[in-house]
Amino acid sequence: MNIQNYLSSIMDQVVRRNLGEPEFHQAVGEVLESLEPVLKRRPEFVEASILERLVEPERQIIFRVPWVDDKGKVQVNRGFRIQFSSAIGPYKGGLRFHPSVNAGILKFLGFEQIFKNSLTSLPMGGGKGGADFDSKGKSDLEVMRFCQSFMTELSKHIGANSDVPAGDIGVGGREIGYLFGQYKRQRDEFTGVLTGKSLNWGGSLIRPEATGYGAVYFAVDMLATRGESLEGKRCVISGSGNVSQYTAEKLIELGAVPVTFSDSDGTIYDPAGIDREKLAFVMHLKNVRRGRIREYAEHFKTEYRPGATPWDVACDCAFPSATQNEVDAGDAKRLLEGGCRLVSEGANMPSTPEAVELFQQAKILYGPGKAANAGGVATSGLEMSQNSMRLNWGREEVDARLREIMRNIHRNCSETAELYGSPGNYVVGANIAGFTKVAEAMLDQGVV
Ligand code: NDP
Ligand code: 2IT
Repeated sequence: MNIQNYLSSIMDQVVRRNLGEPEFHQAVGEVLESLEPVLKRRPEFVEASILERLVEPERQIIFRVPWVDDKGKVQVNRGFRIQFSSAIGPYKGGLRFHPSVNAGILKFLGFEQIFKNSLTSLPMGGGKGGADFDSKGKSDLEVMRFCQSFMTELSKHIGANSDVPAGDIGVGGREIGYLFGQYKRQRDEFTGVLTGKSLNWGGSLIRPEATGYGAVYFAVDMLATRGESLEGKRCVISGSGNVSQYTAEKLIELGAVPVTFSDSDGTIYDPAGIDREKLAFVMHLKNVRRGRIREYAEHFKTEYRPGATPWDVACDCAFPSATQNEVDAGDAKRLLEGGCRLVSEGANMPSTPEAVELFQQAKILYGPGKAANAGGVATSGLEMSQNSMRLNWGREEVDARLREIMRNIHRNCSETAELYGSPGNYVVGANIAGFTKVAEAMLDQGVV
C-alpha cells in the first residue's frame, strides 16, 4: 500500500468527522506527516488500523455548567472532557478555562497529550478538558461556584485510576482547590484525582515550576548539542502566566536574560533584563492581584507595546508560553532576522506549521511543545506516584527526577530522529518516539 495515500485518507476522514475544528486538523496533520517512515518499517501498525483508532477519542463528554453570579443571575457555560487514549495509563491532561474553548481545541490538546505523556516514560494516557468560562473580572466566589458546578458533573467521569485532570490556561492553584474540594465532598474520597494540588493537601513540590523549568532544561540540552549554554543569552517569553513565570525564573538562575512578558492585551519589553525582583512583581501582579502586564511597564518605567507580541524583539532564544498559533510565518521571519537561534515551546502548538517550516529550514534548534513542555505533566505523574504511596518527596528529589525526565526526552527525540533519517529534527523524533510506544501498547491489548 502507498503510505502517503493511506495517510491522506486518514486525514480526509479526520476532517470529515470533525468539521470546523481547524486546530484539531492541524495537530493530527503535524503528527501524521512525521509517521511515514515508521509505518514503512512497521506494517503491523497499518494492518491493525492503529492510526484510524488513535485519531478517534475513546470518549467525549460534553455537559451543561449552570452557576449563579454575584448579582444572582444564572449563567450557563459548556464543560468538556475528552478522554482520548488510555493505551498506556489513565487519561491524563489539564483543564482549560477560557472563552475560546470548544471541542476542536480540546481535541487538539488531548491528541497532543497522548504523545507528550508517552514521551515522559510515565504510565499516563491522554486527555484534556475544560470550559468556555472566562475568569477575568469574576470574583473568587463566582469562580468557586463555577468550579463546584463543573465538578458536580465531571466527578461522574474521572477517578484516581481512570482519569486525572490538572491545570492549563485559566486553571491554577485556586481552581484546582475548589475542584478538589467539590470532588471530595461528592465522592467522599481523598484521592489523587487531580494534580497541581497545594502542598499541604497532596500536592507535589516543583509541580507549579515544572513546565517552565522543563522547557528551559530542554533548551539547555538542545544548546549542548552545539556546545553552547544559556549564559548571557537574551530570551523572549510570551505570556505571563504559570509557564512564563517559571521559565523566567529558571532562565535567570542559569544566567540568561529574559526581556519580555506579554498577555492578551500587549507586551512589555525590558532591555535591562527581568531580574528576580521584577519577576516577584509579575508573580504578585498575575497570581494575587490578577492584573494586566501593562502595570509592569508603568511600575518599572519600561516599554509597553499595546496589542503586540514579543516576536519582533531581537533575541537569542524564544520561549512561546501563551497559547496555540501565537507564532505565525511573519513572526518566525522576524525572530530569525532578530538573531533567534533556539525556540523551546512552553505552550501547546504555539507555532503554525509555516512557522515551524521556517525554523527548520533555518536549522535553528526547535523544540516542539509535546517534548519541550512535557515537564509539567511529568511532574503531575510524580505527584500521582507520591499520592499512591501516601508520602511526599523533597524539592531536590522531585527537581532531580524532572531534570532526568527532560534529559531522557531530549535523548529519545534526538536518537529517534537520527534512527529515522532526520537528525536534529525534534518534531520527527518526538512524534515517532511518542507514537511507537502507544501503538505497541494498542497492538498488545487487541482491538479496543
Ligand atoms: P495561564 O492561564 O497561567 O497563563 C496564560 C497566559 O497566556 C496569560 O498571560 C494569558 O494572557 C496568555 N494567553 C492565553 N490565551 C491567550 C490568547 N488567546 N492570546 C494571547 N495571550 C493569551 O496558563 P499556563 O501558563 O498554564 O499555560 C500557557 C500555555 O502552556 C498553554 O498553551 C498551555 O496549554 C501550556 N501548558 C501548560 C502547562 C501547565 O502545566 N500549566 C503544561 C504544558 C503546557 P491573559 O491573562 O491576557 O489571558
Ligand atoms: O498541557 C499540559 O501538559 C498540561 N496542561 C499539564 C497536564 C497535567 O496533567 O499536568
